[in-house]
Amino acid sequence: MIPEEWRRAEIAIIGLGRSGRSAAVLLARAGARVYVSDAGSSGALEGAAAELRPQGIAVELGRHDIARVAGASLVVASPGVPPGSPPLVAAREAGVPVVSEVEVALRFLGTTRFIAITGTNGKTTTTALAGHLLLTLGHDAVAAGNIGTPLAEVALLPRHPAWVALEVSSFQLHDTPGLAPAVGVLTNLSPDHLDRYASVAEYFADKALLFRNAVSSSRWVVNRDDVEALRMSAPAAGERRHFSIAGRDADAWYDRPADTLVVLARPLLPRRELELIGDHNVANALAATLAVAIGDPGHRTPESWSRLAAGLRSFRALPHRLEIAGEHDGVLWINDSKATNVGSTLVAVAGMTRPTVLLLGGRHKGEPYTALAEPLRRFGKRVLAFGEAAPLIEQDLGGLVPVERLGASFTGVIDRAREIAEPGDAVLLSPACSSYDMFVNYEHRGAEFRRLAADEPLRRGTA
Ligand code: UMA
Ligand code: ADP
Repeated sequence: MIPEEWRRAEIAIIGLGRSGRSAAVLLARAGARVYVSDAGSSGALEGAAAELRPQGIAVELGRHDIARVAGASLVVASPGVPPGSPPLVAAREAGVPVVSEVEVALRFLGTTRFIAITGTNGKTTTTALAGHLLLTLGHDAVAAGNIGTPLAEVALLPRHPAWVALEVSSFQLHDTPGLAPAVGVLTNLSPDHLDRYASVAEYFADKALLFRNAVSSSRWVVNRDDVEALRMSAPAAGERRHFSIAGRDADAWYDRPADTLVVLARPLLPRRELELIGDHNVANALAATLAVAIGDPGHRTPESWSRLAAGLRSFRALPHRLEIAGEHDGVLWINDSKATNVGSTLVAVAGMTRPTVLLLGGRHKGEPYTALAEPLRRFGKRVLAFGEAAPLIEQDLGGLVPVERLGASFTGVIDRAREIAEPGDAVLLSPACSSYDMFVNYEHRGAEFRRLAADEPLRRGTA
């Protein structure tokens, strides 16, 4: 399973999050000596360490032993650990190969076929859709990777699935030289993660690694409406298929007048039967269906075709992605907490059909907010800027649209939204920022939004 050179010395895993934990167990079970270290030392990490130590895995919390890492046969980097962090710099200087947890897992999943999905936005939705469609076709399939279940966890299953819909982030692509999917999908490209990358070009360069093992038998699904995605995929060897919501010159497209999704020249499903808000979700559905359809000739039989349509019909929106949190006193509260970059907030604002109070803010990720001014002119009633990014948001959008700068109390933000919103309006949490200045993660932020929006006493002002 694992190359002999990995057994030459200890394998060092950097980070004891979900990826680090499952990679450690996988490698230890394969007979490797494993050392995991994490800069943190929280109770949760102590708990994880207590589970791993009895399995013969060495765990160190609160620091990385740089000398030990530099002496390893292999270093497995968690995706959240930047390449410039001291243990990874030390590994590279010592000539120790650095790989991702995905790369390790791929070595164990020799017979599984992959639909690998990347892009700036829509990865998780497209991955969930592809996984759901593969299941609807009757396959033993799972969705894994950046979506939440580390691929190493899949490799630990007693029986490996026939198919995996694999979401790969730019961080994961950086260290996964062995990725050679049956089908690779590029959803779209726009600036993101500028808190980690020195430039947009550097971020795009990691995304381009999806195509690193392209050969003539490779298959790719690319967004025809995205110039950057077309440019990036153009040099890759293999068969390229396109999806589009803007025109009909594509292998999967949206016939707006007929209100129908068309895939490989066949009408597949009326748009109204897809229970997802927004045109961007039509794009995600077209991308996922096209990827599954070209993944195997058996997926294109008449029987498979009706199953694919049924799969799209039964798919439901994922939490925190333009999720309706409730309608209270005539105001629609929409939770789009997963919108952590300007591109995703743009599609949310563009899709609004009511006067909207937009909750924007959190930890700034490096992109300007100015692109939001234009779509906000249509239905943007007020922008409530909060968290660390509030001054920058005010600087970028103030004077262009009504902006009110608030602090870091989320209850205060919700109270203010409630004061401003009138029956018939929407309150949209689509923050275009990460959540880490005020919350554990985006799920926590979305859950707080849902809870506060629905809170009866707060609504009546009696709390
Ligand atoms: N750590 C160190 N040293 C450092 C930096 C971090 O020890 O220098 C430690 C932290 O203390 C922490 C651990 O590393 O304990 C966390 O590792 P991680 O951030 O890589 O998190 P995991 O739990 O392993 O989750 C990762 C992905 N996280 C990131 O990419 C940041 C998860 O994606 C993914 O679901 C999971 O692997 C399984 O594949 C999350 C994400 O936010 C959802 N992804 C980004 C996004 O979607 O925008 C890319
Ligand atoms: P990712 O995994 O790439 O972050 P998600 O499916 O989790 O993608 O969606 C993240 C955010 O982007 C959500 O706010 C969602 O509404 C928005 N979004 C989803 N699909 C697209 C798309 N195709 N284009 C732009 N934004 C999208």
